[in-house]
Amino acid sequence: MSEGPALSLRAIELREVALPLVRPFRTSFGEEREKRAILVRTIGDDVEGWGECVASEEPRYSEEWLDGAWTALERWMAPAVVGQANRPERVTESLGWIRGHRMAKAAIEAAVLDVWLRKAGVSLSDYLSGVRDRITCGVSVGIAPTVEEMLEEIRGYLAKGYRRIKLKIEPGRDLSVVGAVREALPDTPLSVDANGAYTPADTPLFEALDEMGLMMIEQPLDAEDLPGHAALQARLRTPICLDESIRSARDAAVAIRLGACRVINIKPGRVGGILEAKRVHDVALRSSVPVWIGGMLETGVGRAANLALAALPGVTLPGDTSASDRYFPQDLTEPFVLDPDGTMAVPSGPGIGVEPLPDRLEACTVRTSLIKP
Ligand code: NPG
Repeated sequence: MSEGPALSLRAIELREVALPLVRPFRTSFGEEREKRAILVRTIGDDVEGWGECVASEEPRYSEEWLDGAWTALERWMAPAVVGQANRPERVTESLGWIRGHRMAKAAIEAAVLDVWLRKAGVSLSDYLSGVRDRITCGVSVGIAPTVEEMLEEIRGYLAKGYRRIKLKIEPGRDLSVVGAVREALPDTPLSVDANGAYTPADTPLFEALDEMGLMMIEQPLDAEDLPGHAALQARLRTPICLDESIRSARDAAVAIRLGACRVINIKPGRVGGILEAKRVHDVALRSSVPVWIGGMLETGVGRAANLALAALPGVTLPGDTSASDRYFPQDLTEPFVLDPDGTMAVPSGPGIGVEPLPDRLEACTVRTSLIKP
């Protein structure tokens, strides 16, 4: 990734948007009924860029939350970046004094990267040295009241072509649900995601899941418990995949060295940016640890960047990079569509290759803030 010319921004606009979801999304830490996100719009002299912040309304997935990210972006991050000569590679570095707030940093870096690449006429995928123009997609299935409802939803996804089904589990809704789905769909590539809801005392449960032919067990234990994950992985044949535990390329290197995982889920928001996400990928690739690109119910803006990351050579497993209609009756951008073979095209236009549709954007906007030099 070489450094190009610096680009100066006339303004940065923050925009909170709210989009109805096609169905509520339930995980071990709660239910989302609508998607709220902060969009960062970088405004240059003759070109604009977009980034999406994936912080949820409440600090359950991580310590970040939407209003906190808004404040961090409005008060410190956007003022530090607007009017400056920006190179995308310097953005998170210049914000390094701000502790944490990775999702907010990732959003502003993404928007600077996008405007800068649009100006240069280069796609994000090419900039990152992506190696494929189509990527394979999986889908994450929220916790439903009954197994029948889950199976109906899953069968619908399989009919559309999705290549891997990820089941959300939580204490009390785990073995019996996964067992029933496995029995109904013996050959379907299946994984489970606990979002850290269990403790090492639940090892027997994971030993039972180990018999169900799963592709992976994602984030079984608390995000901070790398040694616990290493001890659990030593008892399981099924690979453990880490999500919440991996906040940087350094975390990835430590987790791999400890034997705490055999797969990594990469989310640019969680690790503080697209460029750090690439570094996580590089660390994993050097250790032959397969990775895939996760999802945070992004609108088309965040999804486009995730698809570009999914084009990297080490991304060898289907991601939570699902089509727009899995999430929204109407996306913010032109919809992303799944091919019947379970693949999706990586955007090839400059930058992230898509932008919000003006009418949709206006209809979904909850609040805006314009930051000038
Ligand atoms: O397809 O975008 C998607 C959702 C994938 O399951 C998914 N995301 O824990 O990985 C997760 C989960 C999530 C969603 C986490 C929203 C936090 C917020």
